[in-house]
Amino acid sequence: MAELSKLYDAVLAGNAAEAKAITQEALAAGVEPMRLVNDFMSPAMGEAGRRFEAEEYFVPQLMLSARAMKTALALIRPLLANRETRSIGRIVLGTVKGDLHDIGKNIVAAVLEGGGFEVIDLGVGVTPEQFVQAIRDKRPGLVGMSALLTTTMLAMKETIETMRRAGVREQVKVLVGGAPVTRSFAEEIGADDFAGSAADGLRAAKRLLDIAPFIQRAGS
Ligand code: B1M
Repeated sequence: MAELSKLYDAVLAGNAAEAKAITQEALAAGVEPMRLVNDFMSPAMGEAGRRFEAEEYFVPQLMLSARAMKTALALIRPLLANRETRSIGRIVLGTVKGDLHDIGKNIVAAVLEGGGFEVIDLGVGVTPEQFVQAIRDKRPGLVGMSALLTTTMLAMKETIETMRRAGVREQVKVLVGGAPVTRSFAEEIGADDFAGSAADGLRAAKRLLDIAPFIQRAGS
């Protein structure tokens, strides 16, 4: 098996084929999937971000690194999904308006699914109105919002206000996350909770949905 540090190198270098091959090999050798994400891929994306800030990397390199991570993640996501048990709750998830970052949001989705939730992923650049429509159509117990930019985290506030005006805010719990988001920001905008990682997101969702007004069960 290739050294796992080569996965870090492949993501950082934006080499999708190499990242995929190492991931495949590691999974076949029984390496725990989230170890590949947490110990190698995410740190490589963090370093890509640092280089971008230092003007050593530019947008094309960031895009290549992101593509390499997404290619490798595509192998991992099905392994995290919990197909054995019935859904313990329905979650609508999306990256907020103006924001195209979806790697973290996709990991959160995979971990929530692995934890037994049904996840309706609205994708990226989700407007407040689209969140409201999804609450009406899908009746989730929880709405999860992700933002990676200090500018777009303000769309979380706008979304919660739009939910309030539409009269659907009290029907759901709201969980927010993403690199620039903090607990105090979550409190300030009237979210129910904040999560700093996918694992925290799963714990928060379970906690919040235990006390949510309704929880959708599969088949109900
Ligand atoms: Co962009 N980008 N980017 N980028 N990018 C950042 C975020 C940045 C910090 C880089 C930097 O300068 N160091 C910076 C933001 C600065 C700021 O706002 N203060 C930045 C910028 C400036 C930009 C552009 C404006 C660049 C430009 O065009 N000039 C542009 C904006 C585009 C837009 O969205 N409108 C842009 C574009 C891009 C790419 C398209 C090239 C690419 C995204 C590809 C994609 O996602 N499909 C990209 C990337 C890859 C990054 C970095 C390098 C990596 C992000 C990432 O995937 N991290 C990032 C730097 C960094 O974060 N260090 C950067 C790995 C991922 C696993 O972590 O997303 O934090 P993260 O998710 C974690 C937790 O945060 C948490 O769990 C996840 C898993 O543990 N979490 C949640 C996330 N959401 C959650 C929700 C929850 C719970 C937990 O509950 C609902």
